[in-house]
Amino acid sequence: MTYPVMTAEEAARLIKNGDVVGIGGFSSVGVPKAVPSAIAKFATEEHEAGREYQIGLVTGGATGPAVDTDLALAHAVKFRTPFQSNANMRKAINSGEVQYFDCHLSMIGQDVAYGFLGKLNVAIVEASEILDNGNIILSTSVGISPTLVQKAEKVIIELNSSHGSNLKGMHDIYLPEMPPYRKPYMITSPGDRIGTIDVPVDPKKVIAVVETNLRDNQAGFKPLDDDTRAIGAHVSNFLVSELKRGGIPKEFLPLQSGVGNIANAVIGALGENSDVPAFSMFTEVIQNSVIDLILKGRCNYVTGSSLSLTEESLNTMYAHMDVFGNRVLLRPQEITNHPECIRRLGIIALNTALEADIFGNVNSTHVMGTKMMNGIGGSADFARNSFISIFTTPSLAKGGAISSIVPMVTHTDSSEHSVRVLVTEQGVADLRGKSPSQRARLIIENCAHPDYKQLLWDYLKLSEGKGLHTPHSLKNAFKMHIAYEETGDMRNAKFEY
Ligand code: 0RQ
Repeated sequence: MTYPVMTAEEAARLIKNGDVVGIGGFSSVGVPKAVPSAIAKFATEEHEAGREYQIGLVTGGATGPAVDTDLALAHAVKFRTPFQSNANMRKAINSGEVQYFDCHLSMIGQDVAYGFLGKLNVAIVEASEILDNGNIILSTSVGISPTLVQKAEKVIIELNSSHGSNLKGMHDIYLPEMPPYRKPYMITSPGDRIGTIDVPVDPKKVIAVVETNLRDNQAGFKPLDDDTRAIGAHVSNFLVSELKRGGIPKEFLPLQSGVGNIANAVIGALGENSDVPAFSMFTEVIQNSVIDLILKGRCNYVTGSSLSLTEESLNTMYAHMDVFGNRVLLRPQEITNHPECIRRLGIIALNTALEADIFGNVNSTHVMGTKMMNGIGGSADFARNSFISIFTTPSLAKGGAISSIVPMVTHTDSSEHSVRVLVTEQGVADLRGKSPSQRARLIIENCAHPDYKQLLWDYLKLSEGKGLHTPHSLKNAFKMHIAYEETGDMRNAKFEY
């Protein structure tokens, strides 16, 4: 199949002001980079010439600097969905310049497919190979790229030669049928394949192929500190005790872990704990620690939607394809995050909270209830449907000026019904089978930082005086947050009696 080959600058000019553009990639890898950067430059030229130029941006998840930094700085984005984790895009969202709507990552591809977001004008995806029949082999992620290619009117392919043939065979591409014809996903173990290794492409839609060899250059992690080590140890000790008492089957269950430093550290800690059997993972983002654990024989198999690895970790994988070739499988996020698969496989879900309240509601997205951090990602897809849903957070943020355990969360992403276990560096609160006031006692005693325990006990006591099922005092519920906004420290909160 011969597609029109052109430069990124030429391809960018095919995208018109007002177009809705679907950009592939997931957790900032496998992302097309040359064309989005060129769109940003084109937007700047158009703005300097006095012409309007903005696009609507639909992605699978986080996309990294070539998309979010460049397009945000060029003021080239009208709306964006779903997850992002970029300082410049975050600023544009929180200043009101970019209209952002957050969405569960299992649902964004389906929203595109159902037509809920209107017409998708152009899909831009990264491929590591174009097959003779015109279909493509994706690169280090799948995300919603197959859906974007299927639903967009036009398709631009960035053909990235830097991965060689390492990734061929590592994808399992399956596009769900539309209801009422949708069938069960026949995945009964993490390694089950249900699709093809390539993404079907309608050759008539392909308007450009841009050749690149750009790597995603994923950032590394912060070094482990005492708090992350303690959280990792608490999670692994909790899972071992559950295993010993029969709360988890002796075969153990597949793990999911969220994004970020803490999630990476927790998986590392589980791998180090010799009482935790070698495990498999059914997750959305495959981070560095998993690669190390596969090499050590501590993780048997991982399936996810992206290889969100640093350059060093990706090269380690490529150097040992004899080990990784049949232990790593990349799937669309419609499958990795699908409630059906998560519920059937009995996933143990590990996700991170910004703040949790004393009743177990979790805020993963909104700082002080108003400023978007990253987005809900897949955290609630997994939390709601998992076998055990564990949320972790350090008990303090901003050097102790913020308690991550608060009377009432300022925004709810995962409710008390989806949060079964809460873990901070202080300890573990197993909330299963507990009433709201029992949960509050456990969370304050086991998870809150000593600096904030008395304040939280005071809140609970003054609220319990009213004898309510979920004891809250509406006039005091946000006093800690207000104290932070007004004085820079939650410890200055004064309750009204
Ligand atoms: O800010 O960077 O300015 O210091 O939040 O916090 O402790 O470094 O934690 O990197 O693990 O991220 C929830 C954001 C945690 C992430 C979140 C500040 C803190 C710091 C980061 P600084 P840490 P992490 C599936 C799973 C939602 C999506 C998800 C996330 C910064 O895990 O985006 O789980 N989760 N997806 O100082 C104000 C508080 C705070 C606070 C922390 N209470 N108030 N600021 N911070 N607590 C994967 C995908 O979906 C792709």
